[in-house]
Amino acid sequence: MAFFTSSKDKITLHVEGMHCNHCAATVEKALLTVDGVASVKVSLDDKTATVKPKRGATPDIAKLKAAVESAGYKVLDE
Ligand SMILES: [Cu+2]
Repeated sequence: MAFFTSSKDKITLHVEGMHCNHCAATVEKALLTVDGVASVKVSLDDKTATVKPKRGATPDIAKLKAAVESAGYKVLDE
């Protein structure tokens, strides 16, 4: 199960169902509510949301996924 890729300084989620900038903004806003998230960058073309953790923080992947899903989008298993 790999619905995200992560490295030391970023976590990339694969998000399905985003069609426009409004969707991207909704996903971004949802992810920003998760503890430890410093910033979010959404790419409509790549269908990804890349999360930058706050310094020293490790956002909970399950919470990131839940935030996207509660905003009405799907996080894809790849
Ligand atoms: Cu949209």
